[in-house]
Amino acid sequence: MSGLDVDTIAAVATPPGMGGVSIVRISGPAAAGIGRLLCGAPLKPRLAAYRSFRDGGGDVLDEGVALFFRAPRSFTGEDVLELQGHGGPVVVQRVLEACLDAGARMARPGEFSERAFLNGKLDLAQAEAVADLIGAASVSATRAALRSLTGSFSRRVDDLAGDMLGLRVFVEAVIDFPEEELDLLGDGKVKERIRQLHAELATLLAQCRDGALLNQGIRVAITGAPNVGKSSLLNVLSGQDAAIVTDVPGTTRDLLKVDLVLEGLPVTLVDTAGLRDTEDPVEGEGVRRARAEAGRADLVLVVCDVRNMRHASFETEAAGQIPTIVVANKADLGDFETGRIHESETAVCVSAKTGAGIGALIERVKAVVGFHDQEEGFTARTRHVQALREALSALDHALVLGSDGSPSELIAEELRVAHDALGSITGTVTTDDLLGEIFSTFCVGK
Ligand SMILES: Nc1nc2c(ncn2[C@@H]2O[C@H](COP(=O)(O)OP(=O)(O)OP(=O)(O)O)[C@@H](O)[C@H]2O)c(=O)[nH]1
Ligand SMILES: [Mg+2]
Repeated sequence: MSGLDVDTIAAVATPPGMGGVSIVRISGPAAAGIGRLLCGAPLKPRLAAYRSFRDGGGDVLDEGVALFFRAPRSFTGEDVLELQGHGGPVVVQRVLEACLDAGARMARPGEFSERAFLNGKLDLAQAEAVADLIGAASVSATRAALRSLTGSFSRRVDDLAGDMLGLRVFVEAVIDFPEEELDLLGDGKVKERIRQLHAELATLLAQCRDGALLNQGIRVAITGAPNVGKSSLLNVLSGQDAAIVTDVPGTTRDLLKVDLVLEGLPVTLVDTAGLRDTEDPVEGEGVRRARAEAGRADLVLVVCDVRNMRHASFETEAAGQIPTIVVANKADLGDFETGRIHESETAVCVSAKTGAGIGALIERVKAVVGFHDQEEGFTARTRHVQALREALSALDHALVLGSDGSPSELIAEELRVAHDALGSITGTVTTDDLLGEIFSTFCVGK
């Protein structure tokens, strides 16, 4: 981005509503001029100045602290002005309007971060981490986002991309200088290096999957026959009296969603109506919704009464492709004699009443979705996971091609695909479409 053809953007950087302080942020070549106009005098870079903020007609709109950052030493890499005023929705809006009158235009969502990326202040994965940190729903998620923001994830990706580049240079050299008679795969060195890269990519992918889970969480549906204790299970897992529990079968009718964090894993838990044939149209609609919910969940908890586990296997099959855990509830009332319901499946025995077995159930949930709340996980987005998968599969192809005596050009092409996939993560290889897609999901002011 050259300074000449760039316009100046402005937005309220703090959330809407009332608060102690609201910040209007301005970035671009006109930021210094706008600061001078609103604050009545030029602002010294990096010095907090207590000023009145005035509109073009000289009316005082607010007073507060003005901060000016001279390019390139700012978040966006451009001249940046921050006006910190009182946190009322009207007052901050008037300050913003004065900035717009003075020559700025409203920023699009994520445009500050986009400029930071385009000016080389952040790479793409770091810019995404800014949004992830803001949206983090748990302490583990903030830690993972911070690790990505400070660049640990990008460094790992860049290191791998660097190794990949080295390998490509070697392979291309063999192709370009056939007279040197470098034996590309004969001595096994290239294959060994591809295998090594493959292993490192696979490790990184495992750490990213956790990050993606941390970011997006999972949707868990609780289903089963009436009266088995589904709503009681939701209450005990969420630690709140969210759902109505009675001994009348058919108590729950609507879907009830509760967001919670199970030992670091964000979960949307959905209680549903007990599944049975019914003449009651209201209950019938509840049952229909219950089935639909189970069909779109990431994981289904099939609850049954420990003393009557017949229904469980039926519903397990009904759930089809979605991972399920059979939960045998009311363990305080009976024995758990039929632990194995399905050939491949073992039920988890709990009591929603006493809390027995709930810890083991949470462990099982984490195991089924493959979540380890490990210290070294990164906030990764589905985009990153896909790119790493693409790189892995290209390396797989390269290895196959290397074994069946295919021409080196084909191997070189697979390495290029893998290299580009890595580059798309940090943004060394991007398209405008991709950038638009990423930054439009950010909030305004970021
Ligand atoms: N002893 C015992 N009773 C339980 C347990 N869990 C639930 N109950 C009782 O079983 C009855 C039904 O509980 P709910 O949680 O309403 O069952 P549900 O599956 O949501 O029922 P519907 O909404 O009607 O489908 C209530 O009387 C609960 O107190 C348990 O672990 N032990
Ligand atoms: Mg219920």
